[in-house]
Amino acid sequence: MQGAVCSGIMALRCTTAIVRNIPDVFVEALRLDDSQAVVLENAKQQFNNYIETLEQCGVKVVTLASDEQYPDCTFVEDVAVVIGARALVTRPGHPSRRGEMTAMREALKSLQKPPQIYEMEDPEACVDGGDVLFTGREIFVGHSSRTNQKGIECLAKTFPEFSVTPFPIKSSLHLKSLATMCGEDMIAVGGDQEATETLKLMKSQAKFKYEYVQLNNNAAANVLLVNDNVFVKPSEEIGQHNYDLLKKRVKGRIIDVPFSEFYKVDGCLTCCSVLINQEAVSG
Ligand code: CIR
Repeated sequence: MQGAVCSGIMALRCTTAIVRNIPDVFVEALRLDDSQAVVLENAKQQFNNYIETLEQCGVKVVTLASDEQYPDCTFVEDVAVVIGARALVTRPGHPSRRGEMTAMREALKSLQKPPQIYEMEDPEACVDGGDVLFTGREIFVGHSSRTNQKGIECLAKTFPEFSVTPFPIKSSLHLKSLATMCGEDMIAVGGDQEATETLKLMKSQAKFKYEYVQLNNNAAANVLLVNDNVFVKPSEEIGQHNYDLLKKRVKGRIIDVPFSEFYKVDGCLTCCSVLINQEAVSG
């Protein structure tokens, strides 16, 4: 039902994913650390596997064409925040990424049941979707180098039925670089100092109660919840300890999804798709 407030795990369900093919200029994507070169062929292979895995989970995948003007265009999560029947098309924090939204806006409008689309009218407001962690009950948002106060206000205005709590993010790229949903009311959190401080803040500021799974590195904390499945990076990427801990604590079906090429340019499992529930939109 349009506008109906669905909460908890039901609010996190998805029927559809929008993804975007990798451009050849992906090797020039923005990155915090440029110590490791991206191997384009490997990235394409990992991306194809990511799409196939989404499809195996019963999700309909809509794939947008890549755009050689935008090295980071495959990171679609940053350009739209979709919750229930509403979609906020963002203004990404990095100037080189503005323009990626055009194809996303069109894709959202072309869905069988298009969500109601909201724009960020204030030209100074910025949000990267990677900073927006929707728990199913409330919104946590990273106040980061990509997401500013005006952007956070716009997010709160777009989704007024959910409380919006900001967390300062200084050394990581996004909030979801260090915390993601890994099940019903269950949040995976990374292990560095910023992740540990964020965990402390989350525990004290969350409006609802969650279980937290703290891992010993941030790479391990970015998992992707797809209905009853949880995509995790394989043990070679996140370490055996983290892999075993996720296996032990997570209730959904764990699926290994290699993502090392994306991680070199700060991409995480959540970043390559916008998950949408077409059943939440009246048609
Ligand atoms: C960037 O710096 O914008 C990209 N190289 C990585 C974006 C990753 N986005 C995400 O995890 N949501």
